[in-house]
Amino acid sequence: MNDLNKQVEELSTGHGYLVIPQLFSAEKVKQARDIIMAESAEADKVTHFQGKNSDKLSLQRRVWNLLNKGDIFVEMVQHPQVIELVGKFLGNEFCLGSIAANRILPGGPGQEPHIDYPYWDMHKRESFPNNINASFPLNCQVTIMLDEFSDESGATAILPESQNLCRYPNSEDEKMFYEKAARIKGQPGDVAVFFGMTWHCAMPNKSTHDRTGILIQYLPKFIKPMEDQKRGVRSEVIDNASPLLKQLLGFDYPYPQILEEAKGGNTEGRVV
Ligand SMILES: O=C(O)CCC(=O)C(=O)O
Repeated sequence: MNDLNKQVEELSTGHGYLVIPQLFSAEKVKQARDIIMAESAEADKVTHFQGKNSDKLSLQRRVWNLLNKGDIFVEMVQHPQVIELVGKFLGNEFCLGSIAANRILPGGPGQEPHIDYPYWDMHKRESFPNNINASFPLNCQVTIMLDEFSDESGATAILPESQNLCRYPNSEDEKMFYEKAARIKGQPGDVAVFFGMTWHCAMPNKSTHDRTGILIQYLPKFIKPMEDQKRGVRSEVIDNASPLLKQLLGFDYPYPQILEEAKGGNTEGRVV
């Protein structure tokens, strides 16, 4: 079995995550980090999944829609090694659900265990299809580490193999989660890839430095993206987009359509 197949197996039926070391140079990391620091200088950009310590919310900041914030992010979202792996996991016409930064400042309290979009409201289990399971992934998360992710700085906690539980972690699961979770540790430029149905969260930052990561969400082509790429991404970025970026932004996937108005009928969905 080649490396790519092994990595896909690790995401699907293995631990649910892996780390690829040093995909991005120190120079690229600095370029991205400088922009994120400037964009999150104000304390009002509080993060998603805010944990329980609401008086410290300003110590965890989110910067959304990074494609609009610099060419470096346009480059990062198309890294060939990541694209190849995600394409094998989600099907090679996958799209971009979101690209955002999560900055946990020193003292930031971390998040509660959760699963990611589109699974993230699976606490309303009845709103999801019957028999949903991990054999048919609807998400692949990629974290680009821009600072050291260590036990002390709040490296992401993740419960190995929990993608197979196929449910949203509740407050009664938290004790077991924190006892058994592994930590996704690494250096600036390392990249973590995980299946977003695996239970995980950012942990408290007890270090003296920021812990910033770029969170990229990839989705199969037929899932609505979480950030509205077509309306939210600036026209200059779209006009200069590579064919791959156009695919990621959803321009290649033609549905929904008003099919009775389509000239020549729908040839893609034909019966063969
Ligand atoms: O930043 C992290 O370590 C995890 C972030 C995360 O899981 C999220 O915001 O959904």
